Amino acid sequence: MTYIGLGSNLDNPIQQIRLALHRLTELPDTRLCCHSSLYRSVPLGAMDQPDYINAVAKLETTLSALQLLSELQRLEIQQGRVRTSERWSARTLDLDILLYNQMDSQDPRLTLPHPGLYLRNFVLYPLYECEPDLILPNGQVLQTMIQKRIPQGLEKLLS
Ligand code: A4P
Ligand code: MG
Repeated sequence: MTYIGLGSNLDNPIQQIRLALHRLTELPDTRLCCHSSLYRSVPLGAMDQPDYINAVAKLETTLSALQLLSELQRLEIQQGRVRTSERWSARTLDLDILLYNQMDSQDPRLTLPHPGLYLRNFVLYPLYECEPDLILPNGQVLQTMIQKRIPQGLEKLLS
């Protein structure tokens, strides 16, 4: 199974995430199995930017990991993403591959699992909503991780 982290903090982020979830259903050779609620989260990194809306989607795909990455980058551009040289800057849409099956990759072009996966509330909580029984590739049980955390800086939105 493949899990995608969605994030937006520009140009009506709620609409951006809803549109991106719809576009994920249109990817070739891919099925959107389910997605989490939307969450509002305080920005990680530069604080002088708007709050983010984050969500996680679960996909089943026969695209390779690199094919999927380029499809996701196409969707980011389609939704007006402008890449700046500044890391973690505000964006209309960010689509990260959190997990691609059990694949492990240290390639900077595609690092798997995503390096932020184990650290970020705005990833772990929506991932847990999608897949409450998930065991992460490092052997950690997602439910146990959630139970030990405080959902600081994170607010689940009512749909
Ligand atoms: N890349 C490597 N691994 C992956 C992967 N697993 N999935 C490469 C997707 N891309 C991956 O990404 C830079 C390069 O990472 C890509 O060319 C790809 O080949 P980018 O999307 O252009 O840049 P970025 O997103 O600004 O950088 P980065 O390091 O990916 O940042 P993150 O981890 O995406 O974090 N705060 C809140 N509350 N919510 C957020 O969603 N997001 C970020 C960005 C910062 N603060 C946030 C949030
Ligand atoms: Mg990114």
